[in-house]
Amino acid sequence: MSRSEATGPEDPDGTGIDLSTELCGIPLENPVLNGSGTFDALAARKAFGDVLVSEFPFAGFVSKTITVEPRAGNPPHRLWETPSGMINSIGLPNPGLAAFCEGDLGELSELPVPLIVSVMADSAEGFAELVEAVGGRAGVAGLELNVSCPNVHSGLIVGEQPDEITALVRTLRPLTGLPLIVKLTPNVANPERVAVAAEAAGADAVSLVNTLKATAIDPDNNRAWLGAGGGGLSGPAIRPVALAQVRAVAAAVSIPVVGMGGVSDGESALEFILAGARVVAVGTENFRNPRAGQVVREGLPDALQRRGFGSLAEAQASTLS
Ligand code: RRO
Repeated sequence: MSRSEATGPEDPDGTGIDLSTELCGIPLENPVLNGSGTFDALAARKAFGDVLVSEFPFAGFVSKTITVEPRAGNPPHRLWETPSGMINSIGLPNPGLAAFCEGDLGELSELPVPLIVSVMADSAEGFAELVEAVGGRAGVAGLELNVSCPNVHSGLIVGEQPDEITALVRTLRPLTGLPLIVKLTPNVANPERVAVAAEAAGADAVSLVNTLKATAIDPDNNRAWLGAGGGGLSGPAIRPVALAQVRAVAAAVSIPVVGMGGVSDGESALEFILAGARVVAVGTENFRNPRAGQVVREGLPDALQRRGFGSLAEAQASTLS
């Protein structure tokens, strides 16, 4: 009998440390998700084979954000590497709602982990169309409302304004029984005010942080490097900012928090849990290593033990002073 058979599904790595948890009623074998748009599960399967699916790096999968109409995304350049991070100006390329439902959604819903679909629109009507269409599909466990992309210049600043979030979530709440997770922007002075508004309007969870507004100057001319002029900074460079925002938000709401912003190993994942996140998401690190989620999960037991925790639940229940 292998060690994992002996210790059961709560302890697949046989470490004696239970990492199992849940998010808004979605059972998770461990607290490690991916950040939306940072891991293309279908492309990864083509590139690395079925083993990447059978040994899926995450306990739940969050899709790339989908919009009602197809989008081509921003002009190049779209990426810029920074010390300990990167700026992206991807611009939300996606096949649009109809093509997503006819194509990728079927394959994504067959992944061995719960599927959360990320959606974004520039109006409440657009969000409603997405929530009704995707929320009605089999195999979807939850919906993430992306109100925080820094790279789409629609004039919509819903994620920056508590009143706008209240109106949006109140409109969407009756349209689905699935958990609604509101993805928050770090580009505000008080993200906790937006989180409190989301909770009061019926959101089941909040996730943060999306990327920090940033830019880079082309080394060979006097222009901006990114085709769209600017983008969003992510990676370990933003971790202290993300931790502070997660901590402030977790202290202000009762709904669970998905923490992200430079999670790259078990220790940094645990930092987010200790700041108040229920689960974490790995983003930028996936571009360096498609198995980053697995690395984070495998590092968590040691990180927990080093800080004196016997399980993930113990760390989730502890509060920072
Ligand atoms: O596609 C993007 O440019 C993008 C999105 Br939708 C997002 O939510 N955050 C980000 O940094 N980039």
